[in-house]
Amino acid sequence: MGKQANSAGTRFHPFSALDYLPREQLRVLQFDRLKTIVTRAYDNVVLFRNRMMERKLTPADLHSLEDIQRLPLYVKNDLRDTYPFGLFASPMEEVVRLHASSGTTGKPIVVAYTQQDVDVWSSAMVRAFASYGLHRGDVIQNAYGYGLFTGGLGAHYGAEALGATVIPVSGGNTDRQLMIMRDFNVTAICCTPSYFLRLIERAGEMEIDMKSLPLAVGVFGAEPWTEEMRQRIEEASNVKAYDIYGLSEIVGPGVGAECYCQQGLHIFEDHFYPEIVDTETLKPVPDGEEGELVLTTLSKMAMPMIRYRTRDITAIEPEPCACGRTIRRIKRISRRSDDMLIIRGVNVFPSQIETALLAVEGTLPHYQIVLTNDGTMDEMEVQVEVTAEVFSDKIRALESLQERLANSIERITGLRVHLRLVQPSTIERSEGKAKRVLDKRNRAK
Ligand code: DLL
Repeated sequence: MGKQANSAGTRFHPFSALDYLPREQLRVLQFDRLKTIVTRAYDNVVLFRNRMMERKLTPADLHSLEDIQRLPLYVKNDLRDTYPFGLFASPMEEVVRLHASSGTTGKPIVVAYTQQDVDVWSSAMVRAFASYGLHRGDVIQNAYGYGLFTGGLGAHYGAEALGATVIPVSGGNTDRQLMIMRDFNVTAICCTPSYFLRLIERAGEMEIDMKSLPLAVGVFGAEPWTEEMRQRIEEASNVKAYDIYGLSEIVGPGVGAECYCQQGLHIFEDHFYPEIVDTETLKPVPDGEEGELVLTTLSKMAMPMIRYRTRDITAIEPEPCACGRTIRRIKRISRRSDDMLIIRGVNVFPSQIETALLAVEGTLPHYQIVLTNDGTMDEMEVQVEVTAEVFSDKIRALESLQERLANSIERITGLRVHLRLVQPSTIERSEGKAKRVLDKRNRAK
């Protein structure tokens, strides 16, 4: 396939034919892959086989794609309970990469990839980049964090496979980001949308005119953002702001991506099979209706995820997209059905904060997480009650405790938060569930 052009005449990387398969052909491919992956998990993953056996099911009971609804669901705690390697379907000799993400308590969840898995992941990222109009010759500044987080390496390998020039700057160091953006003629940036707002703000302070830069495309994801935020970004820069979705349990970034229509995210359905279910009944909801996204990895070898409850709330867009892709779209993800918070792109569960606080002596199990937003970045303050003896201690002792608590939280969540020690009985008690999170965020509009 040669270069193609959209209506604006922009050059495009050759599109993948997989984005345009006739639906019936795609369904045949999906069913074929489903049978293979279910067999693989059944043969190699004890937890999955036991759950199938409880339901008196074997892979041979799959007669059509719809039969996927009979299969057991995975939840995040399954990854915690089998920590670290219990859900792997490949021997370690075939695993070429491990990543990790926040679990609900102190331990992270671990995910694994074979070389084939990494290649599939890169190919999904190539399809995402191509749908944003990026191609060879683009200079992509990758400001997603490199490391255990999937954002950095996922976008990196995808950008290289696209044939673009990738700058692996990773997250943080805002002034250096802006210097690189300007001096290296960067045409696209990958980062969280909230961090890009911070870059815009800082550029203003440094008297860098974002609109005069060649930067034209933003690849924004890893946290919920709004249409208003998109408008604000696009008005303040010449960037076309695209949404990218993904999660470590499935692969990382590149599960779904917007196209130039910016009307929902196409899911790369030949690899990631989406269902939307009612959060209570777990039964499928009709297209167009909101529910929880459940994803199945149709080709993941090292760690197949079958019917994984993402906790992300969205809906399938019922209409075909004007771009001509046949793979279905989901609406942008606005919220989750659990208590996971995403602060500056880092996933945090209130239960992790509790684990971190209680690991340090002198604190009481009364705490509150206060979320604020200065218009761009979300901030978290943790208020924790300390014993009367500790509170009457010298300032230095209090400061040292504060430091130890902040360190403990950072060790467990990877996030540096503001910490405030308060006297016993100052945090409001509730009669029912404790209100652990006070959300005072004024979402960027
Ligand atoms: O955030 C992977 C990623 C990296 C996606 C870079 C996009 C770009 P996790 O750290 O496992 O993986 O967090 C996954 O983040 O279940 C959603 O709740 C949220 N999330 C990810 N992308 C979006 C998005 C990466 N575009 C969790 N919109 C997911 C809203 C998002 N929420």
